[in-house]
Amino acid sequence: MSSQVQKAEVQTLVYFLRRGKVLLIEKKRGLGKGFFNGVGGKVHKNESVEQAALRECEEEICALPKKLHWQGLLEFINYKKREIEMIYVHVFLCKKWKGKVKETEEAKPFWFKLSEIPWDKMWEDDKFWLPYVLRGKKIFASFKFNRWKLINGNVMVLENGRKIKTRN
Ligand code: 6OG
Repeated sequence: MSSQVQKAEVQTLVYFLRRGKVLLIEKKRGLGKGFFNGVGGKVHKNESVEQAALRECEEEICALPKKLHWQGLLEFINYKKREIEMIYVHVFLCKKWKGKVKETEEAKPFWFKLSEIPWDKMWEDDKFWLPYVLRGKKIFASFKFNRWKLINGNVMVLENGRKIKTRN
């Protein structure tokens, strides 16, 4: 039986950090509506991944990162009957930005202490890789979903820029 790749997209996700807190947005529309997530969206034609990340930050919370730190890549494979949807998400941290973080039509921003992240109101995969990213680690992670319900995944963490650990 063969499956067909119906969609393959590159997206971005930016986590703003300030004084031991992380900025999560409550998404008002699109994939993950109602969940808390980092700031981001699809990379458009004719823009780089970093340009897309900057544009999404401005559009969703009116803040423009002065510098983005690339922390890794997430692979999401979603099975739905015979169709497969693939999403590749580049993850960044941002510690300095221009403008005041504001609510927009797309997103409502909230600052959370790193010890009070609302994992139960986030994508199921986040708890497996986001703690590493928030500690400044670089990661590569891959997750399989069935109709956006998590089936399994694998997270590789780059320790001190050298050793690679694998967690299932
Ligand atoms: P729009 O469709 O709103 O962009 N995204 C995910 N984020 C997490 N944490 N887990 C997932 O598990 C995700 N799948 C997609 C990438 C979608 C936004 O949602 C992120 C984008 O920032 C499946 O344009």
